[in-house]
Amino acid sequence: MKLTLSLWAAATTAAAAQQLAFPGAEGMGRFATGGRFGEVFKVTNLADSGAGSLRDAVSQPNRIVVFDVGGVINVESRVVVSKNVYIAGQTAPGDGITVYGDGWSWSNANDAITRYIRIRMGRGGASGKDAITIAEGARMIFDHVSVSWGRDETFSISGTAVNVTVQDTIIAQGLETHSCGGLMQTDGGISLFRNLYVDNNTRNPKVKGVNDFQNNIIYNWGRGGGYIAGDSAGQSYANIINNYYISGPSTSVTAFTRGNQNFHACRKPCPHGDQSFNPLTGRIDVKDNFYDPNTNGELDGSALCESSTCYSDIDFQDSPFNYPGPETLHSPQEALDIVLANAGASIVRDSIDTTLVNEVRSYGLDGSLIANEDEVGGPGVIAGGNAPTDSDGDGIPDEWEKANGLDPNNAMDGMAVAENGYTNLENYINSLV
Ligand SMILES: *[C@@H]1O[C@H](CO)[C@@H](O)[C@H](O)[C@H]1NC(C)=O
Ligand SMILES: CC(=O)N[C@H]1CO[C@H](CO)[C@@H](O)[C@@H]1O
Repeated sequence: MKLTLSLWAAATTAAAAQQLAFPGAEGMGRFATGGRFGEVFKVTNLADSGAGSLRDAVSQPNRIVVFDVGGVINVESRVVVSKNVYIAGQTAPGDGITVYGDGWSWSNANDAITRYIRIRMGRGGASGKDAITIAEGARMIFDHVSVSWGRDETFSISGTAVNVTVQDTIIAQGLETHSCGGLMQTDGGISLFRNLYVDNNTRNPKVKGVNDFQNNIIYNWGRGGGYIAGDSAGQSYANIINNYYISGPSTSVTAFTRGNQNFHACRKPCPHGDQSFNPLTGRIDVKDNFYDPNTNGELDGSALCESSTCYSDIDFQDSPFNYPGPETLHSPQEALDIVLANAGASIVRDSIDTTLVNEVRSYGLDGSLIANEDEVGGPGVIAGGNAPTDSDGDGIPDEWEKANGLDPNNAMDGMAVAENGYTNLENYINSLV
């Protein structure tokens, strides 16, 4: 009996360790657990702090955070996230949630899952700080986040952080004068898949250490640089695969800069470009990084050569580093379509993301030049909407409980683990997207 129990416990632990954060979670942060073994917490108001606020929600560990409200949450100081917190922005009614006014820290917020939320820092935020900072901690995944207006960096991961994924996210409009996409530099590993970097002067991103950069779109970087490779004494091991760099009106330098022989990098597939026929589009897809420097209003980039004139002075590898890559690797052209259609908090795109995506679609003609978010109308209007009825308060609406064999009057079934390894609450929130 004892043996059976401990075998069962071991099996459960092993299964939990391999459970994806959510279906579609990819890369090094894909096993973050979020609040799976904790409790549900409902955000019930748009206040900066106090009971039922988002700040209150993330201040304690082991929570799945769902929203009864949509709209703009104005914050006057940085928001700090605890361990094991799943922020399920996709549950917010109306046009979802924008957090405006200052930045966030996920430092030490192990096992964070963050989805479908807009984080817009702005001029009022602490100077010298990032819109999102992670300096330590392990296993975090950011999915469909829109982050903008960082005063220092916009989205930066550095220090001792381990196993972090940023996927399907928009990283935009770092405020001048610094105007940075962000540092992505840890030895513990960062995966960046299908993100849109737009309107940042420099660091789109700046990479050091262990990094997997695939299917990203980078538009209208400035005089500071697009992808900045290492430029330090430390060793870097990076995949740079099937990304698309498109110059805009602010762009005055080439897509890849700096780098040295300590920067070991592979573009897919190493060492020379590969061509494959795509039966869906009837076209030959070149698997490589693309660059469209001519700002002529057309998408007409081409594959980058493998030399220091294209990539700066890096050490080319013969094969990609064996990191957990995206489930599907797209050609740069396909990645562009997917990112423009889906990246960011895209259930409802706000005015900012809509403008940013339209800028990219101008293929070189438009790009915003701002040092203050007021120039683009601030965070805009985000409709509030109404939350569906949830009689037992377990975070799952009555309708969904009935449709899925749960009891709308039993608050205990929300955090019960279903056969697929997710709690019923996670199955509900994951079903929304
Ligand atoms: C990071 O991921 C690797 C590969 O899955 C794993 O071996 C390692 O234990 C992880 N580290 C942490 C701190 O989660
Ligand atoms: C919002 C903002 O400051 N964007 C800047 C991003 O970088 C470009 C290129 O230098 C600048 O022109 C923008 O002002």
